[in-house]
Amino acid sequence: MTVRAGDAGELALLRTMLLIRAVDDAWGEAYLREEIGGIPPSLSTGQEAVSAGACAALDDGDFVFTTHRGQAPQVARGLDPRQILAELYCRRTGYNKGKSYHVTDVARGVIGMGGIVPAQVPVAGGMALAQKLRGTDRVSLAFFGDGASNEGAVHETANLAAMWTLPLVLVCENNGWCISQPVSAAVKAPSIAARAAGYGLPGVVVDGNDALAVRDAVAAAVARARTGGGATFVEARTTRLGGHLAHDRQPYRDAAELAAAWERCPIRRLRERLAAAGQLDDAQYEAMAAEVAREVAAAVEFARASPYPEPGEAFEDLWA
Ligand SMILES: Cc1ncc(C[n+]2csc(CCOP(=O)(O)OP(=O)(O)O)c2C)c(N)n1
Repeated sequence: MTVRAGDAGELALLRTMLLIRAVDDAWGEAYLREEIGGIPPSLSTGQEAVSAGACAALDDGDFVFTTHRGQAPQVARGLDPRQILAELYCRRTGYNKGKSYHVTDVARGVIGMGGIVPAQVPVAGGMALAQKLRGTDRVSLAFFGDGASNEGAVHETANLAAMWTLPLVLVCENNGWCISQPVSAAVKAPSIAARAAGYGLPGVVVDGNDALAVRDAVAAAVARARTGGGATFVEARTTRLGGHLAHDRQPYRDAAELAAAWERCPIRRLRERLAAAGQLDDAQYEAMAAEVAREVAAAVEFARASPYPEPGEAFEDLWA
C-alpha cells in the first residue's frame, strides 16, 4: 500500500492518523527518557482525526496555522517526520534548523506554530486578507482549542472575517479540556459553533473522531472560502486522551470517562469501518502500522544522528 499523508482517501486518512500518533509517541517518549528537554510535548493522542480530516480537505498552496498541539497538522500536511523530529530534538536538520521548536514549512503552507493561545488565529485572518487582496484563491485554516475559543482574538478574527468575507476556515478543535478545566466549566452554551451566528458566519459541529466527517465538513467550508463565500466556523468535537502535556498524568480526570473516550479512538474507529467495508483486513492493517513504525523509527535515528546548531547560529535567520 503506498498511501501518503496529504491524500484524502480513507486508507490515506488512516495512515496519516497512525503516523501522527507514532510521531507524537516518539516525541513524548523521547521527552520522558530525558533525551530532549524544554517544554513538555503537547500531544494530539485521540485527536488525530481532526488534523487528518481537515488537512485532507486542503489543496497545495493553502495555509495552515497550528496551535501548541501542532505536530498533528504538520504530519497531516505531509511534512517530513525526519525534519519534524530533528526540530524537536533541536538539531540543525530540523525545519527551523533546530532553533525554534516551532515547525514552519512555508512551501507546504505550514506557517509556524503558536505557543501563545490563540495568537495564530488573527495571523491566519491576516493571511486570508492578504490572499484576498492579491486575488488568489488560496484558503487559510486556523486550528484552535475550546479554551482558546473564549479569547478575544478569536472573536475579533471571526468578526472581521465575516465583515471582509475572508477565505478563512476556523477549526475549533474541542477536545473537552483546557489543561485541567473541562469545557463544561468554561462554556455555558451547548455548542461553541453556535457563536458563529453572532458573527454572521455559518457554524458547523462535526464529530471530530470521524476523519471522514471532518474531511467532508472542512471540504465544504474550504469550497465556500475558495469561491468567495467567506469564512466558516467548524467545531470538531473530539476528546484528548493523553495529558495536557506529556508529563501530565491527569489526576483530575475520571477513570471511567477516560476509558470510555479510548473506546472512541478515531484510529480504531476508521480501521473497523474499513474492515467492515471489506477495504482493509488485519494483515493489511498490521503491514500499514509496521511501515509507519519503521518510518518513525528511522526519523528518530535521523534526528539523533544530526548535529546541534552552533551557538553562533542563534543570531542567524532572525527577522524583526
Ligand atoms: C495567552 C496564553 N495564556 C495561557 C497560556 C497557557 N496555556 C497553554 S495551552 C493552554 C490551554 C489551551 O486550551 P485549549 O485552547 O482548549 O487547547 P488544548 O490545549 O486543549 O489543545 C493554556 C492555558 C498560553 N500559552 N497563552
